[in-house]
Amino acid sequence: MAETKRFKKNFPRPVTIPVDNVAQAYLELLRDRGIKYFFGNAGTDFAPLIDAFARFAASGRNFPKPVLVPHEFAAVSMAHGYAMVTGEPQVVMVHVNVGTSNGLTGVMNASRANIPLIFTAGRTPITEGEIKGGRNLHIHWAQESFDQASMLREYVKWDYELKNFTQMEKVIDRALNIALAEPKGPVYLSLPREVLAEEQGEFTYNPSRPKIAARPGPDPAAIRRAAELLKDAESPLVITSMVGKNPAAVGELVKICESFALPVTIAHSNLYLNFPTEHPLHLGFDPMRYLGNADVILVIECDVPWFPIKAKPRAGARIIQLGIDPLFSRYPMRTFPADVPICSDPESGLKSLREALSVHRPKKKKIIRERFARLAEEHRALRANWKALAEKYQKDHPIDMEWLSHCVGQVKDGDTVIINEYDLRVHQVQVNEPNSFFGSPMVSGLGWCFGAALGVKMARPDCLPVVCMGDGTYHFTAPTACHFVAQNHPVVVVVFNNQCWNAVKGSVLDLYPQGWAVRKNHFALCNLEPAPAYEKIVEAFGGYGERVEHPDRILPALRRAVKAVKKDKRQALLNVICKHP
Ligand SMILES: Cc1ncc(C[n+]2csc(CCOP(=O)(O)OP(=O)(O)O)c2C)c(N)n1
Repeated sequence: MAETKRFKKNFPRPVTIPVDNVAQAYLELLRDRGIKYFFGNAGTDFAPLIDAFARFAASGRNFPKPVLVPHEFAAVSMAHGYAMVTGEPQVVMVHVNVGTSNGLTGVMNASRANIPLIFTAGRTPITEGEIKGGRNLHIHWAQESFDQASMLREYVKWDYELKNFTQMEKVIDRALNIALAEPKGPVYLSLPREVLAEEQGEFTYNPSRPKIAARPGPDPAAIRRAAELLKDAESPLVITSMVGKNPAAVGELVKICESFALPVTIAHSNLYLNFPTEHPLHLGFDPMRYLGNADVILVIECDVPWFPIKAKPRAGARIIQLGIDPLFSRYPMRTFPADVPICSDPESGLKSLREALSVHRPKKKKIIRERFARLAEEHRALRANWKALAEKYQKDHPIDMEWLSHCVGQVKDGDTVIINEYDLRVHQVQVNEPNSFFGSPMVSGLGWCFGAALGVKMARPDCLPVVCMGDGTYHFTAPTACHFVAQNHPVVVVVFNNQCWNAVKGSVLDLYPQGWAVRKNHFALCNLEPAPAYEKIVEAFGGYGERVEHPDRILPALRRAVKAVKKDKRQALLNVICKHP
């Protein structure tokens, strides 16, 4: 039977190319699979790959492009940021077991946030001269692990070691497919040096087949049950923190909420722009404020909708949990009740729910209209409070973080992408577009934000990432590694510098309000003093640095920082001295 054009496109014939070794074939395969960047932190295990990149470049191959990131945690965070805005799986490679351990916190972040990464590491040589690539340095003995993947097995969906050339194509495809299958997440692949160095004459592979994203759809019976509950709800409440990971799901959430006057609150682990903050049904960032009053609660892609120690749903309240893995089965313990669990991609789940509910809409029009008006009033009141809060602090010296956050909101424009790790008071910044706000992953492996912002900048070179972080967080980012990369991918960094780890201090105040530390005003291990001149660090990398101490200097300084990035193509850092709590 003659092959049609379409058949040939979908099932192309195998391709054979000349290669010297497995490392060259590996790069060719990544290129064919659409991998654009190779985030790397190299060691002696990389020798075959570094040589392969030279042949690759000499033959005009532009992708995957090697990107040197001088710390593994920053490299994984960059790949995370890139994947977060594009949805494309990213490849990172680090040096054997030691590089794996440095990148591990980044893998934990990616794992809990369902970011598809192919996290790879070399494996130290094990032979002693018999074959190419064998041991020739003292480290090659000490760097061998009994089970290199064991240190991160809990945080990856799959791990494997490339055992030989013959299986390489299948291994890479399996790694990509598993990372991309819902719930998405990192996988780990180790690449022994002898295997990468193995000499070969040619490489035959099957060109990529078109990828079909498989998204789980909802069970119709569960949708019917949820619609039954929601249609009769007098005081419904939506709680989410991650629905925005699929920007299309945000539109679906808006539609269903508008049709039925459902108020939306954003939970503490606020990772994405989940609902336009200026929408009249956006009721802020504290679900617990409304929890006790709600009779039907719709939890969407949210690991921790409330803190049971602080607030609980009222007796008899019914709870629907909707998400790719609505019960977060990878968390050892999580006990939020689910009367109706709906295992579904939120976009299709919300669409089905809206359709199921629309049958009941005509009878409920008046109730919906009145509820909408009530909620819009609540939204206005909340916003008036936040504005008043910013104004209350606008003259405070040292600077208050409410006012600083408000100022960040003022310089934001259509190109801005806010990346926040801790200190930005999110209610002070209006964000309406999906993919223009990102918060730190829920596992909170501190220091993610700077690398993530660099990944965002690489993926969307025209955008302006503004990274907000505490001074404590800045230290955790591997800042010099990030400033090094930012020489080519400039971003604005705003350090909310309160000269301490307030989050840690706050936990002491919570647990021991009358304790020794409070009575003696003695908080060991919480102070970051003497505070260095953080703005000087960026200067060492050719960037624009400024120390800001007065509240009325924040806006002009932010504008200078934005100009440095947008016009001068230099990174910028503002060291904003805030109140020391
Ligand atoms: C890798 C890692 N180590 C330690 C912590 C614990 N931790 C959480 S917040 C925090 C301090 C953050 O300080 P800063 O960024 O200055 O913000 P602040 O708390 O002062 O508002 C620390 C140390 C963590 N989350 N991750």
